[in-house]
Amino acid sequence: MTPLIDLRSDTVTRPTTAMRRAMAEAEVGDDVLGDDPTVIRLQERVADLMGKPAACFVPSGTMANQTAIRAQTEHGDEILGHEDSHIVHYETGAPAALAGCMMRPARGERGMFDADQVQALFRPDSIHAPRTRLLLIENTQNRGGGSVWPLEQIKRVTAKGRELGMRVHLDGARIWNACVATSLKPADYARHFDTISCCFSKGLGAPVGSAVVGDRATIDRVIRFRKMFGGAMRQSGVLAAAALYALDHHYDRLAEDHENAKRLANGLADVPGLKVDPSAVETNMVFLDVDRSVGTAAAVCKKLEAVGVLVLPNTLQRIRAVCHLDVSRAAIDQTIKRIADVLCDKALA
Ligand code: TLP
Repeated sequence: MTPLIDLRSDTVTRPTTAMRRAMAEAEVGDDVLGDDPTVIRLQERVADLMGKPAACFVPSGTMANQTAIRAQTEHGDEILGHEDSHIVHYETGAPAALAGCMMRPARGERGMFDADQVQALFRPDSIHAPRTRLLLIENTQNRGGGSVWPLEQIKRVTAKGRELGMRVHLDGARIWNACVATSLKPADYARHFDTISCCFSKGLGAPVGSAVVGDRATIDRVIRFRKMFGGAMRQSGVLAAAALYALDHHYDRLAEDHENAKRLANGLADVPGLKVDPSAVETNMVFLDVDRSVGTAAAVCKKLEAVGVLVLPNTLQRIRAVCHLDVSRAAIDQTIKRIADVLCDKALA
């Protein structure tokens, strides 16, 4: 049996033996009552990393984004963000369902936009219009290719949002990847935002957990909505311990995932039926455009599954492959070979 190579997401990583040990040994309390020492330690650590006064540990990136949105908006408000945002595509319509907000989509290459669009899409105060209340940036930008927003562009966009009276949220599920790719610190990005969500369960390899970071009053509202949305947990120190372990041991190694993603893209660049641009790979994601003559992305994913390569369709003709902790350089070389064989019709012939 061919060993399975799972590139569906960096969320598929399993906790290592050392991480499990840290979880088993974690000191815990009741976090709903505010006395889990390991959760408190994680929250302080993340707030400090981001240079903000407070943080709240939550079960998922979706809950981090949604509690941050709920805490900073009112029903009938509008959120200005890229049309390819995770919040638009993969959070089950939660801004509408949970916060009663509409999305105002911006457009642009690789999931980014500039200050002129913020100005153009912002709705001036009017009795007829929704309030354009919250500005959203995603970094790295998932559907944009795992792309990294240039800091100068973030400064321009957030300054424009602030000038127009908006709150500014960063979906930083993979902010660690952006930091490793640019050698910037989380606080270098965070200083331009009111709230930041970040995940420990993606490239960092923890099994569960995300955080929202911001000022004390906003995080107090986040804590309230975390309870309302069912995300307040009890002895969650066992999970926070995994996140702390991940920050200590798996942060710098994200560079290996970025190297592997480049290697994968370079190795697939000449495979017939695929279009892959290695220069577009900035972090741990690789996007493969499938030629219509070969079939749909979903059909190619099925064929790849038969040879032990798991990847996901991203659009009708586009596949996403994500490098992570559990995928070695040797596995990347295997992946290139298996994909090339399938596309050349050798593997399944
Ligand atoms: N993204 C997942 C899927 O939902 C697509 C993935 O495999 O990439 N923000 C961003 C930018 C994300 O990529 C994700 C997860 C989230 C938020 C949500 O995190 P979870 O899955 O913990 O709710």
